[in-house]
Amino acid sequence: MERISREMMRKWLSVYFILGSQNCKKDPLTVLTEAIDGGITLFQFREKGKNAYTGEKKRHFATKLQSICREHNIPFIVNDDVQLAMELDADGVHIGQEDEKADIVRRKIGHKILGVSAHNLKEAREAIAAGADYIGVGPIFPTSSKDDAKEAQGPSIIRSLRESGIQTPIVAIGGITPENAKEVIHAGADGVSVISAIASSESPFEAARELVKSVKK
Ligand code: 3NM
Repeated sequence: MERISREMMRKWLSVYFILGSQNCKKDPLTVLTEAIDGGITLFQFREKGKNAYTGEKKRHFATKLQSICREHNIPFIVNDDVQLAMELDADGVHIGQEDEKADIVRRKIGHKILGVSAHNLKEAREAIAAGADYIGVGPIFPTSSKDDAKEAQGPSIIRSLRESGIQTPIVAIGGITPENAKEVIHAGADGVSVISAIASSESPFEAARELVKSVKK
């Protein structure tokens, strides 16, 4: 396997769904299946926060979500847990600034996809130098899905990264909905990453479909 091309990465970032057991009102496997049917392009397993599964329960849950993704050819990314990603032969890993350093993770995962959260130009440049295939920038809008989220920066943070010459694929995150998704795409993001817009929707299928429509340029 080679490193993913920028072109392919951009495509996969368009509607990037993130989920853990703690985010769902309905059965998470049904939520993921509906979201895939609605058109999501990438999936991240993020088992974090209060009541999150750990150990064998986490691993078992991850394998179920991964097999749904495999059935539908949706790449499966693991948040934070490099060991789990390697054990499951996931398609990639996403790490934050508080996690293991990006260059070390890059060495461990070979050519798998590496996503890194960045909140400013310095962090974005460091992530790219360390081998990130994409950067996640947020929170764009206020979010209640992440306990330690920073202050919302608005879509202008994306515009400013692009104006500073960042050409690496960017996915925007935090408080994104079908209503505001277009704004972040116009600011220069390649895609939107969401938890609640899909996971808390009465219809994850419809929510995903609406997001797919909104990100079309
Ligand atoms: N990371 P929702 S915001 C997982 O700013 C995550 O890096 C963020 O959830 C960051 O779509 C966030 O429900 C939560 O707002 C996104």
